Amino acid sequence: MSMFKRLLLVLVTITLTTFSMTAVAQADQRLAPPDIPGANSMAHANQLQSIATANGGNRAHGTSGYRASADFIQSTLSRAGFTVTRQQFTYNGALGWNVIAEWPVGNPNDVVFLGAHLDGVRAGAGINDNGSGSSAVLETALAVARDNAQPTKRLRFGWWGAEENGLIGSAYYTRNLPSSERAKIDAYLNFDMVGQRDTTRWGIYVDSPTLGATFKQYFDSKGIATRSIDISGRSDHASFARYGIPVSGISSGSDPCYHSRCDTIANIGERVMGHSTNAAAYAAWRLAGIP
Ligand code: DPN
Ligand code: ZN
Repeated sequence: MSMFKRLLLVLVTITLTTFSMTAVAQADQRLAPPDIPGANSMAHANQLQSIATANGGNRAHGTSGYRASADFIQSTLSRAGFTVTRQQFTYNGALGWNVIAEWPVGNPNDVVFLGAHLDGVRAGAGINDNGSGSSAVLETALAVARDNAQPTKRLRFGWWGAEENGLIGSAYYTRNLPSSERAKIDAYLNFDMVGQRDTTRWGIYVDSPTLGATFKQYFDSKGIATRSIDISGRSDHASFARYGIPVSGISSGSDPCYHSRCDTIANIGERVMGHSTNAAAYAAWRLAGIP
């Protein structure tokens, strides 16, 4: 081999090695779910607090505060590039809405669904219950868009109306979904009360042990304690479980301001919101197979 050919071979080898090492590094990076600052979800919760304050302190079904909350979720997702569906229903003589957004990548026959109720009770702004879950799910959806994530499965996100009146919005959604569409939902994950500021131990719904284990992996990796909880029919996962869809969810647990006037932005904290949001994102990344 000539000196020139030998030099060329060495150069080609170095170049190829560098390329493949870069590819491995990039693949590894993309395997990791994002590390989302708690401040991102706090910013959304602050918006919901402002909406309550501007609407008589309230975001309950049938109030202007609920309509404004749905507008906020819808416009934020639209700006991020989601095609958003606003599903209208009537309950107790008042209009209500579910907001649904789907990330248009991945197998449409395998849907991984994350959801939270967007309404509050009449007493107070409803920030832990459930501006917190609404914000965590919103931020997870925005993270998917920011990363231009390429999941194997479909990711769908839902914000439910009139949960506090008896799971009205989520029940309306699942009831009106053709059974062939219901059959495509592989998992539904619920986020209700995930921000209470003093939380040190998260509750994981035990309904599906496999799904619950995914949440536990996140908390274990952060050295955070968890416990199994069974809230049976008390939140929107029940509207999915009713049709045999595997469900799980997380909750930050005990809350002295539950359903009362002090459930304001002061009731939730950035640390707790950060972990709840990253637990949601971890589950979304793992279950939808984002490479
Ligand atoms: N957040 C409660 C409600 O919407 O009324 C339900 C709930 C109870 C959720 C306990 C989580 C844990
Ligand atoms: Zn709730």
